[in-house]
Amino acid sequence: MKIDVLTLFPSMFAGPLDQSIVKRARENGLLELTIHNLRDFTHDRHKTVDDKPFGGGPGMLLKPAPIFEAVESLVDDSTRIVLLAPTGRTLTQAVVRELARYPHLLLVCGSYEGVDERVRAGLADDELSIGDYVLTNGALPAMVVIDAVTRLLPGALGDAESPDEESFSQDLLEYPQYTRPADFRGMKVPEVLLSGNHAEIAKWRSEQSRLRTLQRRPELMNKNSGTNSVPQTNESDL
Ligand code: 4H3
Repeated sequence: MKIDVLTLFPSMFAGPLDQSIVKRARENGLLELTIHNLRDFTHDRHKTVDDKPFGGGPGMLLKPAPIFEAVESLVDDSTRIVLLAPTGRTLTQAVVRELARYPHLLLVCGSYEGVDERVRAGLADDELSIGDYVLTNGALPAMVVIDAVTRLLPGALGDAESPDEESFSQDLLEYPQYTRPADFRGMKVPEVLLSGNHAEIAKWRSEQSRLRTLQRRPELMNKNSGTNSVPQTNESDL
């Protein structure tokens, strides 16, 4: 997978993407990541990327021309152009799975008060938000997308790091997990996990997943109603 990022703050990307699983994916060639400075696509002496909004109002907007020029120089037929902004559809694990199937993502980070609407209407294929809050620019959301997508690329996780059993993989929260010691300061590991009975352990984990989701994130329950892909859960079952 190739990911290009267009940002006014390229140096923000040093660090988070040079560690751990993303670092390894880049080294292995699973992820080919390039960060581009939007200012490199200006032509005036001051490298102007922003301007005042028509109709008045506070702050500055990203001008369309540098973004269009940058995107046009970076795309090919397979590119998915994604704008990161609070007005986008919310990033979920289902959206991450969708993104991970594209061969090339081009992430466009907003800055200042936002971007000229023609970037949305005439350029972006999709617009994503990482949640209902406003950040100073789209660099952190872009890094969140890159991190979440990278760990789904085939071969990015080791055998011990499977994405199949974690929270959201079945659209439920993860069950509680324990490591040694079996008794830590009087807090004991549930007996079933020490039993060696794998069928009982699987059943306990599934119940815990459903119970935890029902208690903490009830809106995630029965999301698959009608598709028959997940058994229905009622509180009385648990
Ligand atoms: C994305 C971008 C939050 C998110 C962002 C998010 C600055 C976009 C400006 C930049 C606009 C504010 N904040 N929730 N900030 O994913 O260009 O609207």
